[in-house]
Amino acid sequence: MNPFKPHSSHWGAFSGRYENGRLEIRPHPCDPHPSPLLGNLPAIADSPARIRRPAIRRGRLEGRPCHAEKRGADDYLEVSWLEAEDLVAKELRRVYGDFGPRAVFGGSYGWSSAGRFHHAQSQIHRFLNVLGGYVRSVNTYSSGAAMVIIPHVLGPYDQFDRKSVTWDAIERSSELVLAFGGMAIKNADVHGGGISQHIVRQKLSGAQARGARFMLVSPLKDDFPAELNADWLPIVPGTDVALMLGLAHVLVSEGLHDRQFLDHYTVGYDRFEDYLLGRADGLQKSPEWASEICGVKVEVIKKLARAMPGARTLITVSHSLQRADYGEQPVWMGIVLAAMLGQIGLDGGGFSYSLGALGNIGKRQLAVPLPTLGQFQNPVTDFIPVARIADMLLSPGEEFHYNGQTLRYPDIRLVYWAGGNPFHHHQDINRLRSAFRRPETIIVHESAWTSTARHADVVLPATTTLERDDIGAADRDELMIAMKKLIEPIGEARDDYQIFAAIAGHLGKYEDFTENSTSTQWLAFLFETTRKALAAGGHDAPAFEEFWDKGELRLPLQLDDGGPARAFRRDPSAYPLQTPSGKIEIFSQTIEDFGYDDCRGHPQWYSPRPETGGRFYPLHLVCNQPHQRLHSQLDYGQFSLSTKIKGREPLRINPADAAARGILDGDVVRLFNGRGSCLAAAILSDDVRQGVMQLATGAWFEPDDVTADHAMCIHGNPNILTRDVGTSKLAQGCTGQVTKVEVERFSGDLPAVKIFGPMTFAERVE
Ligand SMILES: Nc1nc2c(c(=O)[nH]1)N[C@H]1C(S)=C(S)[C@@H](COP(=O)(O)OP(=O)(O)OC[C@H]3O[C@@H](n4cnc5c(=O)[nH]c(N)nc54)[C@H](O)[C@@H]3O)O[C@H]1N2
Ligand SMILES: Nc1nc2c(c(=O)[nH]1)N[C@H]1C(S)=C(S)[C@@H](COP(=O)(O)OP(=O)(O)OC[C@H]3O[C@@H](n4cnc5c(=O)[nH]c(N)nc54)[C@H](O)[C@@H]3O)O[C@H]1N2
Ligand SMILES: [Mo]
Repeated sequence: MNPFKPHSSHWGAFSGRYENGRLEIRPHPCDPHPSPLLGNLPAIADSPARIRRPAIRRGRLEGRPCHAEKRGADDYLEVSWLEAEDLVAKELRRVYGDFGPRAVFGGSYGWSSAGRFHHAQSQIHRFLNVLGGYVRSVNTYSSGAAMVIIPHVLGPYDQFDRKSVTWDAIERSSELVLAFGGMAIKNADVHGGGISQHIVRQKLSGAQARGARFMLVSPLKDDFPAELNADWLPIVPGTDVALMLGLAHVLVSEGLHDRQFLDHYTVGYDRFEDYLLGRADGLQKSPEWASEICGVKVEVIKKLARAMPGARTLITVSHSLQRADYGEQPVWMGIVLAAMLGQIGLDGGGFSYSLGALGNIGKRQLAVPLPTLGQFQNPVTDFIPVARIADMLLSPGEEFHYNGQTLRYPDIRLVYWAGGNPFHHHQDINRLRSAFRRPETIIVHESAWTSTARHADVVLPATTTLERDDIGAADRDELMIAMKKLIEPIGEARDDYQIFAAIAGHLGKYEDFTENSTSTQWLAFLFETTRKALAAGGHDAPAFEEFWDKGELRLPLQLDDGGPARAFRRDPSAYPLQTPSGKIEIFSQTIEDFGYDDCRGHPQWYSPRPETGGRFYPLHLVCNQPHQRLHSQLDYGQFSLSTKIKGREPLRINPADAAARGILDGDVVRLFNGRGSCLAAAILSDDVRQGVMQLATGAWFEPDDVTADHAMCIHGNPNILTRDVGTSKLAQGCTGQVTKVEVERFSGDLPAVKIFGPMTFAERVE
């Protein structure tokens, strides 16, 4: 029998054994609540969705013109590695030679897999830097708006937010947790890079046992663990800022706000109060006003506002709230509301951004640095805010605004992607399809025939982590894991490192890229960063071989000292915030001076942007993270497949909305709006607010007609419906979380979902 070997994933550490063609997975024994997502892993070993050989799009092979307009509708031919490498190397040489690095887009956003060395984004950026650089993307789909607004009002994103309030502090001290967007336990299953212990459930239960209360503000009841009996405020999506303003209004009208804290630790409160009380625009942001917009009763708003000042109150704002129109506002307003309560910096009180959205947020930070692959310097200064990719490809040279700068989109000839799935993550897929028909060449490394692979010219088969050795480690996770290869590469798949090394070889850059080291040598070399820091701190610092044999290493953690918020509260002149004023900016002169009409000098309520085309679509569609997989990864895995109904992604709908449309539980339905349509299968549920439906992201996009400009997705990918616009001119973040749609029973012939393969290939005609 083969032994079980240690390994890790974004959704948990585990060990695995491959025996008689079957992969067996066991969660790490230290994990109190292992994620069910582990159940998706075995399919990696044998799914027909896997890419087994390099492939080239037929139109591309036929030479110039390369029929770029057929991307997404063309067939593929399987070719040898040598032929594929040769084509990629020639294209890179041509584009870099004729147009320079500003014509190459290497943003390559995406989560790829756990593992510090075979991290696809690090590999591709290193490779493209060796060739001369690339146009990059900044910020994330997760947090596009927060990453820009938080530095203006609190301080550096990676230093301040997310890190100030720990689970230990909540368990110890919080009395009232007001969670905007909730803390869905499904989301804490996951953390980028890995998570060895899932502790959120246990920490929240600990707080509850001490007497803490939880209030959930969300259109979905299950955005908080059921056993905690949170009070549910079923809000209309996209209206949290109105509710927060209503709460703030009660605080001021009843003299419950902390004037001393505001005077001492913030700037610009008076400007904001003028707005709140209608001195500026004649409109009081009263609970009555708020209630009309957000659907929460006036009495409930008043009661909640009165409860907050008397208790140790923590306000959390989830990622999801800012992944929407004017997404900067709920984050900023959440901070202002917490400042009005005067509890920022107190143990278990104040403000926390995105607590519960990822499994390691709220844990203590590591006391040592983690192994990281060097990427060299990128001399190209052009960039895009990450979610502006379709705009960039469709409108080269066009002007755009971002965080006080006026920039232009570069003219991209070649797109290179490794470790992300834009046909999962980007909005308005029909628009993205047109955008992907613009560049001259698209190269993708993938392990599976995702829709992104099916829009590439050259598809290079990448291994998954199960097929290679790596080091597993993540921020705020105590365990470093020796991720040992569990299975042989599928077909002719190669590691991204090997693929880039071979192509670098064709271009005379092999040594620059590899520094003449094998992957095994790299692992030992990267491990040194952590080992040296361990030794310097007087901790157990084993040699790489010892770590590898043992299978894991426990890393030291920093003390839970409340972070910069606590220090600032104690002594604001010694520990000022890194904002222009050194204080919390309730009014930001910097932002005011940008002169944007969609993000002004203090948080405000902006009415929702009207739908395009002038038609009214009555239902809000929440397009949130899936509980059954990580994004689109392993949608072909057993656990994810087990949740499909008639092969479609499940859509949750309130029974009243279903009844009004004659929709029964289990029916296949068609969702549509002015941008597109998709099929899904209905589940009737009272956990969804009336007027709202929920369709998770991640079902692989499969068009009913590959040649159509406005195809319907027959599987249930909500990004065929979402709108591709930025949050505002400030951050230009992704706004995919919510969109407006109509739904009806689908009565046509039900097409089979074939996206998980097997793929059929064209024959070469010599
Ligand atoms: N409508 C809507 N859209 C959203 C969101 C939303 O809330 N609503 N959420 C957004 C958010 S927060 C995010 S983070 C994004 C996520 O978007 P992505 O990160 O793009 O999604 P993943 O499915 O994780 O894509 C990772 C891809 O990398 C591949 N991969 C894995 N390991 C490797 C490897 O080692 N090498 C190579 N070459 N490939 C590998 C996987 O097969 C997979 O196809 O989606 C965003 N999109
Ligand atoms: N299982 C699993 N976990 C994941 C991921 C995954 O793919 N699968 N992805 C990970 C990633 S990359 C990220 S960035 C995080 C994302 O973390 P989040 O963005 O917080 O996660 P979501 O599930 O998209 O949204 C959380 C909830 O917010 C609620 N919500 C939506 N709109 C509104 C609104 O306008 N107001 C209020 N009050 N609530 C609203 C929805 O009901 C939704 O369930 O999740 C991570 N965790
Ligand atoms: Mo994300």
